Amino acid sequence: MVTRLVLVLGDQLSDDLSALREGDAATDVVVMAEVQAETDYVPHHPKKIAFLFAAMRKHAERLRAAGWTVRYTTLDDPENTHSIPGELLRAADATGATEAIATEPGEFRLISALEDGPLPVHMFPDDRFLCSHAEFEDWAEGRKELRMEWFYREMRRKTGFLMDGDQPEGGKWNYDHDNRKPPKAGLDAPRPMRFTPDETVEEVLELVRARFGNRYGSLDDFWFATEPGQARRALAHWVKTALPRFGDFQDAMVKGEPFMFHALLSPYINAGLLGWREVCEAAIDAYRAGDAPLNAVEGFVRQIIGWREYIRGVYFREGPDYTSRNALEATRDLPEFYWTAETDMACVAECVSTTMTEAYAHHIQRLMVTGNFALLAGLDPHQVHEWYLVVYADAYEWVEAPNVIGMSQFADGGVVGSKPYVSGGNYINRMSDYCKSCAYSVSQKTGAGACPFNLLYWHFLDRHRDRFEGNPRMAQMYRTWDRMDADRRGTVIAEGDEILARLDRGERI
Ligand code: FAD
Ligand code: DLZ
Ligand code: SF4
Repeated sequence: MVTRLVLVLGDQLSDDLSALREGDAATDVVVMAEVQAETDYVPHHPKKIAFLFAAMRKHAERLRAAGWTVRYTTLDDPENTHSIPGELLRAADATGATEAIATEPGEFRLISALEDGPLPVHMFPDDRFLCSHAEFEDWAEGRKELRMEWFYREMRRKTGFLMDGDQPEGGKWNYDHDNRKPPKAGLDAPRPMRFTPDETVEEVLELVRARFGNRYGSLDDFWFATEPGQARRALAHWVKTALPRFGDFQDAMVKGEPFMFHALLSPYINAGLLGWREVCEAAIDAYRAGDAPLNAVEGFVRQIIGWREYIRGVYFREGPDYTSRNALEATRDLPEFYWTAETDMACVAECVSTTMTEAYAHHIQRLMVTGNFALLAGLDPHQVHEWYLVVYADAYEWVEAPNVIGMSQFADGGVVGSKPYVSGGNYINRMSDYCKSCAYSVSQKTGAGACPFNLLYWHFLDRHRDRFEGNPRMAQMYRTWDRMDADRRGTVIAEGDEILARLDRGERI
């Protein structure tokens, strides 16, 4: 019998994986490896590395229990070649295998490395997603605009989720309109389910602390789930304690409450500990049982079968050059405060500091605080993309890049978004309590102490006028700008210039 190698990557920890289905536990050998090429292609947050290594080690044990022979290389193995193709080759030498099978990785970088490696690797589709590459291509073909909403409706019909015959449950496809409530005083957001590190996790924490303890991000107070059973308990806990209010306060931000009513499931889903179907069904069951309202459940289902699948479709359709796109020709370096949280802008300081401690920020924090500032300040989108890839426990290029390069930075020129997600301080003030404790004044539009978002918002619109003034969704903003007194406009631009100059000089803002 010929032995083949079955590659299982750190974000492929699902029992039902195409490579495992193609392999044969009786003759083939599973290869899993902790390697520096993956920990260091960007300097990932230590919590993300610890989460993945612990989950990988436990997955290897589950595969062994299911009858597989597993070659698992730990990071500190002296024989470790520290790359995935290197570990496949070493395994081939040891077992006599002449070929490997794999599930397609979620990054072009690694797909190329496998294609170009010395050992032939047969890649099978990653069918843990609802929508295949071919299906997304069919949907996208011939469309002038790839709007998520139309894609989402197809996925609703395909799954039958929240459908009443061929009509959407409750008569509307999308209840987003109900999901924009500002936070109110005394909102008691529930805590996500936390898991005390067991022996495997403790071992990994020790290794990660020794190797990566000095890089950006805190490893303290590690509480992630690292196996499917735990992740399922976290899902059940969220459905019970937070889903009912998830919709209402989806966009709200409160100082000291980084999680609000969000699911915190993305690291688990993206690594393969949970699947799209089970998370959606858990939410829909709660709706059917009368335990969660439709706006919350539809909102959640849309994130999973709509946004998540759409974003992946865009990544694979747009191709490997996507992360170097820069439609707005933004070139400013990422300011140091993205790594330190040392800024007087309370909103940015809050989002960056919980990112450092938790490897997490929720969607609106990523989009309308750190992302919004980067776009307004004209930061180099590639540096912004690398930052997001480093700092979040759920970040892999297939999902991070279209969210950052596309949705947040408009660097793809409008593939993902029909207009840039920019706002002044008013939006942040409406949706959060951050401005109350800020050194800047959100109501001040110019002069000492004026909120930088207010100044840079108009600065952005003004400097990109040629591109955006013809966009019907932005016409109102340009009309407001044009109605402003010319002197005032001059002051806004000059003060915006000064903020950008201070950023360039590395001064605190
Ligand atoms: P919830 O708000 O509770 O949402 C539920 C689930 O929906 C998430 O777990 C996630 O699986 C899915 N989801 C929601 N929105 C999106 C989206 N836009 N794209 C893909 N899936 C979505 N998500 C990642 O998984 N990895 C990333 O690297 C990532 N980078 C982002 C960068 C920026 C600039 C922005 C604006 C968004 C990014 N997102 C990313 C999407 C979203 O912010 C996260 O999925 C979400 O914050 C994860 O937290 P949660 O599980 O509590 O999500
Ligand atoms: C993110 C990551 C990290 C930090 N380390 C490893 C690793 O050591 N071994 C591994 O197999 N996978 C790791 N990963 C996940 C891969 O980077 C991921 O599979 C690719 O980015 C494709 O999505
Ligand atoms: Fe952020 Fe401006 Fe509010 Fe300060 S005043 S928290 S900088 S939006």
